[in-house]
Amino acid sequence: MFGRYLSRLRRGGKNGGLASGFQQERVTSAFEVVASLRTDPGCMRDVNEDSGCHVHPGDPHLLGERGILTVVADGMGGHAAGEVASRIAIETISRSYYYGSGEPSAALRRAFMEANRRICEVAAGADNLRGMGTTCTALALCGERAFIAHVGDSRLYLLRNGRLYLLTEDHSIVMEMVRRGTLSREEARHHADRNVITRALGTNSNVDIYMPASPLTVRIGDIFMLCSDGLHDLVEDRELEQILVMTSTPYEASERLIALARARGGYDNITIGVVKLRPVNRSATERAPVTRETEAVE
Ligand SMILES: [Mn+2]
Repeated sequence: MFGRYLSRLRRGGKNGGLASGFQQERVTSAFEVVASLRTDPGCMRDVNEDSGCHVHPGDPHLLGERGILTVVADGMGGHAAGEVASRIAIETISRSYYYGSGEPSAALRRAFMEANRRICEVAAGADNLRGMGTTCTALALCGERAFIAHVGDSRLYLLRNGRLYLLTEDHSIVMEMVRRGTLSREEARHHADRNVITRALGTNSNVDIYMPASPLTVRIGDIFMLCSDGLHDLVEDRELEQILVMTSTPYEASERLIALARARGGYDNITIGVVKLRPVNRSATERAPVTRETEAVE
């Protein structure tokens, strides 16, 4: 089955072949992937230390082997250093993932490890960057399989059949306390240390990367959402669910979510990636098998 390129509605790429802040559509016989990746500095900060990318290769071979990659990273460490760390993460990961060999899961793990090494190296080479690091959450959609890799407190959610599922666990001090039973989830939401993370890329030569043992099998209608804590700190899961259900496009969803986080103070940078698997023809293909994309024509 051949994918057919539809339209590129919005694009603000400033990252060579990678794009950030855009929406695009592509069609297979079974479903089309519609995505929106947006990052907003918020209301209080001059610098945006978040980075994000959505890569949908035009090369049919690359698309077949590696699929579509979405990454969100939230950098930290001194003035503007976080910006450097998160940018290195998304650039290194997208390059390494697409041009590395092996299965997607192995390639994604190696890409995270390479980003970790690279950030450590750059941090060691410049005084003003020492100690920088970044969270990183990635989703690779290869045909019907979704591969996930995650470090830190950015999140990946899945909306399926109108219900929202959190697919990642925050690597944070408060989540450790929740796990040990010393803090409730509601208390964690308001805890003073809720932004203190226990794992990051670039702060240690060894990093424990969370990856599920096997990929998730996607369904038509699934909506994935990746976000930095600038969103999930201010907007509760039930509200995320409501907005993802109510809105008709990823672009509209991310606009609404950013507006809501900003209306509530927007004290942190906000990055949102929404990736939707939409049936091409809802009545005819609702039960059609998911088809692997093998070619795209620009
Ligand atoms: Mn943040």
